[in-house]
Amino acid sequence: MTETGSTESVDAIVIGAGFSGIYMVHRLRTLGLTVQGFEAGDGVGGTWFWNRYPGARCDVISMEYAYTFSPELIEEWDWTERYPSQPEILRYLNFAADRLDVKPHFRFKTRVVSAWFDDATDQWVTTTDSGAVTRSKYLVTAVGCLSTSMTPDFPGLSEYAGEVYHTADWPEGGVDFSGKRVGVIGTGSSGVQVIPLVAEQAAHLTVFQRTPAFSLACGNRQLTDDEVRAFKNNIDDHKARSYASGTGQYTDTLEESALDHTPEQRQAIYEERWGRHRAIDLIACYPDLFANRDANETIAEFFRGKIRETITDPELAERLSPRTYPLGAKRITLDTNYYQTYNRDDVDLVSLREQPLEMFTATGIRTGGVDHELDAVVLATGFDAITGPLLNMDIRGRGGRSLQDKWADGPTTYLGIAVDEFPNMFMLTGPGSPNVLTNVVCAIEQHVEWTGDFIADIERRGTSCVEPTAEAARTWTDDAADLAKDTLYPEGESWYTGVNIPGKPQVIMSYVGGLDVYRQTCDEVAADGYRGFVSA
Ligand code: N01
Repeated sequence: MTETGSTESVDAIVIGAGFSGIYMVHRLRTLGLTVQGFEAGDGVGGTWFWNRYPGARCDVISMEYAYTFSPELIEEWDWTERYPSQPEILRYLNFAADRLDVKPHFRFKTRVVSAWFDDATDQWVTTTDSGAVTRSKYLVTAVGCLSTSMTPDFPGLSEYAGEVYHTADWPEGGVDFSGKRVGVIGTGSSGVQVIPLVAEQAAHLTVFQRTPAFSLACGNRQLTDDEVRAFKNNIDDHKARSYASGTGQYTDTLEESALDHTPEQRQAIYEERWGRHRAIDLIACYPDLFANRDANETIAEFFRGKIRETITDPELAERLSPRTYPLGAKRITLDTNYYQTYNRDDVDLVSLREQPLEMFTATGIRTGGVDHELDAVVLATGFDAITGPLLNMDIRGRGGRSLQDKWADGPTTYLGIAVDEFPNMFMLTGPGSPNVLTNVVCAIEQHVEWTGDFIADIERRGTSCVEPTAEAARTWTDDAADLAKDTLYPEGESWYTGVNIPGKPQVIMSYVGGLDVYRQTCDEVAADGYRGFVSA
């Protein structure tokens, strides 16, 4: 390993300044450690820094999508909308980062290109795109799960003369589509949010849909002062209920199977829950909705009924109706006026199942032999999720072992936090942890706190290195895969399993056993002297 120029040394490096990076830097500083954070964006926010497309909004209720560890942060911040917009989340994260005074510990507009473990000194050697090299005892990746955008390899894209935007890398100053013919490719969470707003501005919008989404109207509204106050007053209860839930979001799941109720009873229950505008209240309404295909079909058909109620043209309604996968196997999307948008005369839907996307031409997109002339195209095509942001960097452990090689057949981790042969490396919301199957802020707080406690313990013991045993990592990964085997996720053919990236190993990259069970396991591992880890 050659290092040119000056090398700085700190106790810990944290990569990323989103929810997890901000809290991790704070936690490590509280332990008295020196920390250097790196962030590619020009400010804090992580994925919320880049995903600034019109309509970007979180699918978790604002007051629940916030840190709970600090009474000051809870008390001093007031959310204004039930579902927070991207600008409001970014303001919140700036507020939190300022209040915790972590910004001075980050270097912004700086991308980490490699992190190599130096066996001779038991240190990580991290290099950024500016060529700066930093040595550290600990390497913490806080890179997020949905932060590496994915642009499909569309034939002809580079010859297309119009404007091209990706929702996950939106220009800071916004885009003016007035008077333009615009195409949007993709109808996942980003697509269903951007489509209504582009339609309002553009002269004409063509939506290119490969797989229809199950979308829930979010019923967004301003929060009242009383609601905000009541939430703050009950924060301990909120925290306890989140901890006790499998997803970090609690709901009142009924006891009986969906199939034990009559169609009329189910309809009444689904209607009431539709009015709550919260996906978890629907998908976790009965205990077997996501375990039993027949039960799932009852709620899938309820969603399809909502599409038929909204779309005036029955053929169009059918084209927008998901039929090929169970509800929840792809993430349920949350929208404002998504289906209503298709009733506009200046909006067309092209089903890529009927008319496959052949190529981009110089002036638009050709599908099924038909040319669509477009001035601008929005790619709402998603992310190389969970492992993408980690494997984008050249991370090498003991003996120069590369993470890319180690994970060639899929990620192996212990608790989704650590990897054998990669000492003192901790991954926040890494593969094999509950990550995206939760209200991710809850998952992040648990990971930061557990990692922080572990690092405090390592420092107390004067240990130089810890890493999981290969057996602990293998067992954790195999057990997690076994748990996931009988779920419906593979039927969704989505980023949850890596199917959206050509050549990516197809595995469920999240621990499906629930955040409550996971938290308990992590606590037991810690109480048992960090069982599964070895020290040097
Ligand atoms: O990405 P996606 P996303 N040709 O992968 C289509 C979070 N998020 O950015 O389904 C044609 O879900 C693809 O089609 P198909 C949230 O967790 C949250 O929308 O693969 N089409 C799909 O329609 C979410 O789940 C929020 O057949 C192609 C779309 O592009 C995650 O991020 C907001 C294609 C991609 O959908 C990802 O959401 C935004 C191709 N070659 C994001 N390749 C909120 O909190 C892909 N597609 C609300």
